[in-house]
Amino acid sequence: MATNRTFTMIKPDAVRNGHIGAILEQINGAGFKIVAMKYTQLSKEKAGEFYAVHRGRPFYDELVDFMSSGPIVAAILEKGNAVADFRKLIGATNPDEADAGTIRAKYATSIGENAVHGSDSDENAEIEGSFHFAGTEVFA
Ligand code: IDP
Ligand code: MG
Repeated sequence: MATNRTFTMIKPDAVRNGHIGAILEQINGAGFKIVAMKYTQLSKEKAGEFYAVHRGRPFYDELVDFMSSGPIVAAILEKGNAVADFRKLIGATNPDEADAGTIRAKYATSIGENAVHGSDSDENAEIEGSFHFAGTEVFA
């Protein structure tokens, strides 16, 4: 059964480029409620752990360096059909292939520095949310 939560990060490129406010506005405007949020920076170790599923891929080291290169905004979002609807809102991994108006089409600069993360399944949304937030930091 589909749950109603997903996990996102506004990545270091979008933070550096001043897009936190616009991205949060688009997320809220699409009907997602923020139930947990923090402004933080991942260590290389934490970034490597978060993206462990990609270990061994050619872009893994670059991804870990990038994701630990500056602050991020991490958040848990709530909405019916959250995972699929949020993937639709952010667009394809490669911004050149992302539909017009999606967050990545508007704010990503490359396939690596692509502005936002979005969970790809209900199971991963739960795992990723718990990776960043304690139960006491989530407000339903
Ligand atoms: P997703 O974020 O759209 O789910 P994934 O395939 O899960 O895409 O890849 C995780 C992240 O790794 C991407 O968001 C992007 O930052 C980075 N990445 C994926 N493919 C490449 C690549 O070919 N070159 C550089 N970075 C990549
Ligand atoms: Mg992914």
